[in-house]
Amino acid sequence: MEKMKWFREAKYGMFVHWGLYAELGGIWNGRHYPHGTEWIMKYARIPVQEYRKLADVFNPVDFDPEEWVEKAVRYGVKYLCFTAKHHDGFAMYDSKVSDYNIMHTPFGRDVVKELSQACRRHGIIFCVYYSQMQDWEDPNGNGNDWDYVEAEKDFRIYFENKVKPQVKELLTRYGDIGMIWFDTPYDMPLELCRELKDWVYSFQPDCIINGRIGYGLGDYRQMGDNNIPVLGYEDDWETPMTLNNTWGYSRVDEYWKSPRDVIKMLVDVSGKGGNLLLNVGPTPLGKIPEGSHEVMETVGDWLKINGDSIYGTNRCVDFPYQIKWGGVTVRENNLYLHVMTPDADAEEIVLYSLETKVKRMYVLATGEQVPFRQYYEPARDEYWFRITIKGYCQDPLDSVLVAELEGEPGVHDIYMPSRK
Ligand code: H79
Repeated sequence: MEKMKWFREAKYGMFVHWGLYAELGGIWNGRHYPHGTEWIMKYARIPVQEYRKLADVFNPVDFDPEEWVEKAVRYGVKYLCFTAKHHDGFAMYDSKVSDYNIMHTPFGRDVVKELSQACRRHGIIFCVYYSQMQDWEDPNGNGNDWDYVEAEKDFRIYFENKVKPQVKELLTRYGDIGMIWFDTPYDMPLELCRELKDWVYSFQPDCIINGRIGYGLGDYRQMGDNNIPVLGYEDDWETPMTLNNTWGYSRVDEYWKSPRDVIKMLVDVSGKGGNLLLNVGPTPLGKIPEGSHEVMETVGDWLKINGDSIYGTNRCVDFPYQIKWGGVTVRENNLYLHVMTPDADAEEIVLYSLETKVKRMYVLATGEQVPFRQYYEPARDEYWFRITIKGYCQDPLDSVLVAELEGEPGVHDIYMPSRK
């Protein structure tokens, strides 16, 4: 499908979770609610009338859309997905549908508008997250059973009067939206999911819909939060991933993944044919936390040199043996060997079971040729591809070696019964 082209090439996006919950940073009444600070209203069962007071103080004076998007460019992400409305029901844009929105805060600026414009200026594809089923402020939305009585709710009223008009606003007032990212469809009826899908396409047929619209109606499969599949996956897919252990801003969680962790995931996910949507949770004042920034900037620096091994890559064949020194990505006839954790003092690495002939090998960062040997051992029925790494792998994070093959990589099937 033509509209999936940008998504397939992008490989790496930035998720931004920002809402009233940033104000609390995971702490309510002196108690810390870990994991999912954006869930604090539900976790702590904060009454709507209490929670909405956060809107009276929300004033992120440091918010600068230009700075966020310039950073996104430096980080090497190709799309940005912003929480226009999360489960708490609060719209981060100028919604005429419900006053429960950012214009009714001391800040009073339309963040969706400003971000969409900044993204367009910098060539980043702008996407919106919209929680279509859960809404803890709306009396008929799903999820809030501490202010409202579940049995008295009429989901259809909420769907008609809030979801559809708000989705329409998002798709008609901010230019092209690359993708709309739905979440937690739970047991939403199939007809309503279909209706929502048609509704989206009626305004923007080229807008990608993520898998969490439900029932496989989306344009690609959404893997579970923080879940990377074990094997390569044929269709388009994406894994949303936190950089620490929460999506929204946390005042206490500094358990950042390292740049090496992120690069490893990017290689893993790209090799399996998917995208990584890596999250940042800006502060109540509107800054990208320093801890996220440092990691993402380092990954961005690595991508500047080694981006060819990630962007636009295709799903790689599953090699039968675990690759202990790193991972492999592929684009057409180029195989990218990511040397991340070679044994100490290793002279060479081996990639087993590659049947396709290698024409040439070089270091991606420098173009320097790399010596290798490739042969088949008939007695053991094994294909060997041995690559000299000593002196060629200077990047402590991930040194990428490129093998130009005679065709697309083919792998020897070790699971075939042996010939006797
Ligand atoms: O927006 C992020 C999450 O808030 C949302 N999806 C990502 C992208 C999400 N909604 N529901 N869930 C994830 C699954 C719910 C998991 C839960 Fe929990 C486990 C809710 C309470 C315990 C994870 C940990 C979320 C909050 C704490």
